[in-house]
Formats: sequence, C-alpha cells, structure tokens
Amino acid sequence: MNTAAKLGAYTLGLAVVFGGALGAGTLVGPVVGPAVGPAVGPAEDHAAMTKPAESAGHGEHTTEQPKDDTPGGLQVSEKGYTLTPLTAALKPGEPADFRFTVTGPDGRPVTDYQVQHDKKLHFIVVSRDLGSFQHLHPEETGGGVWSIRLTLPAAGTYRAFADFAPTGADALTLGTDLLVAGDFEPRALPKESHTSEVDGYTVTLDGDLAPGRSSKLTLKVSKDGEPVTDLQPYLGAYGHLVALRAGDLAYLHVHPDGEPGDGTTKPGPEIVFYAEAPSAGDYRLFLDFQHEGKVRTADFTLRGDQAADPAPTPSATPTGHGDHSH
Ligand SMILES: [Cu+2]
Repeated sequence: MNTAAKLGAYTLGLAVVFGGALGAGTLVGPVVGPAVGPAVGPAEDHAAMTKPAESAGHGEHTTEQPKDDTPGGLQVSEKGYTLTPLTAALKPGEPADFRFTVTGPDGRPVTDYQVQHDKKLHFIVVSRDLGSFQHLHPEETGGGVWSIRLTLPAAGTYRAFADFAPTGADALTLGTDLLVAGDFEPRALPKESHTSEVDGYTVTLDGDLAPGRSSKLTLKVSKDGEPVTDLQPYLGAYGHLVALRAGDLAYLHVHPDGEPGDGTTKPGPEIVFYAEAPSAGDYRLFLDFQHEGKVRTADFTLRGDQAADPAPTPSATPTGHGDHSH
C-alpha cells in the first residue's frame, strides 16, 4: 500500500477512534476511501486531520457526522467485526502462544487487512489498572488466525486491543478482557505526571488533554540531560502514542504531526501529537519511541478535566457531541 493510502487509512482510524469531535470537517464519512478522497495529498490530509479545531472543523458543517462517537476499544464486536481469543488459560509470568481471530460480517476470519504504520494489526495489552503496557505485533499463521508470544506479568485482569483496518472497511479497535488467575493487588492509578523516566531517558510531556477539543501534546526526549536529536523511525513514525481512559480503558491511538522523511519533521528531541479526549477524566498515555536500535515506552498520567477553552474554538460550531447527530 502506498503512503497516501496508508495515511488515508490511518486518518480514518483516527476518525473512528476519536468519534465525531475531531472530524467535524469534511474528513469523516461512513465510507473508507471515497470519504477521505484520493485527491487529497497525504500531507494535507494528515495535517487537516490532526490540527486543532481552527483548521479541522471551523465552520464547516457537513451532514456526514458519524452517528456513533463511542471511543474505540470498548467493544469486543463492532460493525460486524468480532475479536475472538482462541487461547483460554494464561498464567502469570509464563509466556503463552496467544491466538485469536477477527471475524468479519460474513462470520469468517478476516484475512485481508490494510497496512497501517507498517503492520496489518497492532495489538496492545494493558493491565486493567493501567500499570502495565505492551504494544505487540502478532503474526498471521494462516486462515485468519493471529499468534503472539504473550507474557502477562502478574495475576489480574487485562485488556487486549486489536487495532486494524480490514481491506475495504474502516479502521477500528476491538477490545477483550484477559484474565490471569491468582491473587493480585490492584494498584492505584499513578499520580498525574508530565515526566517519565525510562531506561536512562527522560521524556517530558507539554500540554494537556481537554474533552471535546484537539490538544497539542509535545513530548520531548532527553538522555543524560541532553536532548535526543537522532530518534529512529519506528513503524513509520518517531513516536507512537496510545492514550487510555481510566475507568473503562477507552482507547485513543494518536500519531505524530509529521513523519520521518517529510522534509520538516526532525528526529527529536520533540515529537508533536494532536489528541482529543472524549470526556473529562484521567488518562494514561504510553509513548513508544526508538533510539539506538531499541524501542522504549514512556508513560504518563494526565487529567483530561479542563473545560474546553471557549476562546479559540467558536462555540457556535459544536463539534461531534453537538446538535446534529441526534
Ligand atoms: Cu503497533
């Protein structure tokens, strides 16, 4: 798949993930290809999708509001696609060959997927208390069966997300619970923090999530006090950010503004994202970035409880949760 199509596909993914609010402009439609429009170049397309409301939704009322603005990951079955685990028992700390299928509207396992960020399917596994996070890429083993070596670190409850786009359909994220038998101590959500230390790296997050409004999040990577300016592309980007809402693990997969090789995006120290929280509340954010050949994950806790700022976003143009979808 070429870059334009890939970005188009991912743009749709974002539209699905974020529901109506982010896509109040012309980019959200019920159909994959035609709604995005092949005439729109990848850079424009991506920029329009990820910029704040000033450019994305300003005054453009279209009738193509999605009816369903439910965030991704909350359902095991959506739009005819169903995530079906084939592996039942998981033991704490023991690697297992975890298998699953995604069945399509015809009831059969899906075998044709669009590539999004170098992969046909992204598999995210978090503990329900949002303490542990894994971003994995299962292998296809034939017949629509996916397989991944999975180790769940401790007893407890987990949520697994499959983030994919079937060929000819919208991107979507399905979620299922995974249970690991044994005693466990639920941990409280980590305190709000805009700084994360991982493996000698310090990552700071500038910005906040606000419900119903696109927010700029700038993540800055440093090591031993020095800015890192040679981040390596990982799955077609300098960073991958997953945000999960505490309480129900609503899944938001956001992507950087710009990509490696576009002529303007630098390989650090800053990675810029645009994200929109579907509601007030606490969110955990996990940033995957690659440096010196290794992928690391920085984690943050943010409160998406700031009221949407009425000043820069005209309140006369409600986006997503407003009047026209009901
Ligand atoms: Cu992935």
